[in-house]
Amino acid sequence: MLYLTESTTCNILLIGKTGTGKSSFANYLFDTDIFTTGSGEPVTGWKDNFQYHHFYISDIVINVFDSVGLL
Ligand SMILES: Nc1nc2c(ncn2[C@@H]2O[C@H](COP(=O)(O)OP(=O)(O)OP(=O)(O)O)[C@@H](O)[C@H]2O)c(=O)[nH]1
Ligand SMILES: [Mg+2]
Repeated sequence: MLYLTESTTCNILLIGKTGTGKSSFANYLFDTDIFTTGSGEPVTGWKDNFQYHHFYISDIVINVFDSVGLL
């Protein structure tokens, strides 16, 4: 059984083909637009847009990692 403690961290990595809504889903989780989205050409790149942010549920840290789309 998993007991959630004060030091628990949950890491969420969003992976998938390009243009399938990974960054949009990340924005939905944060209810904001901090992750860059778009259509057409691949948007999230290794240098500029590959990023992660975190939020809390009670004392649990939720890290959300956006990723570069698979072609
Ligand atoms: N219809 C529809 N469109 C969506 C949905 N989620 C995202 N989109 C659109 O799909 C396009 C691509 O969304 P992104 O979130 O940038 O996709 P991504 O997977 O991060 O793409 P890459 O960063 O290139 O890998 C955008 O035009 C979004 O508005 C959805 O649930 N439904
Ligand atoms: Mg993206």
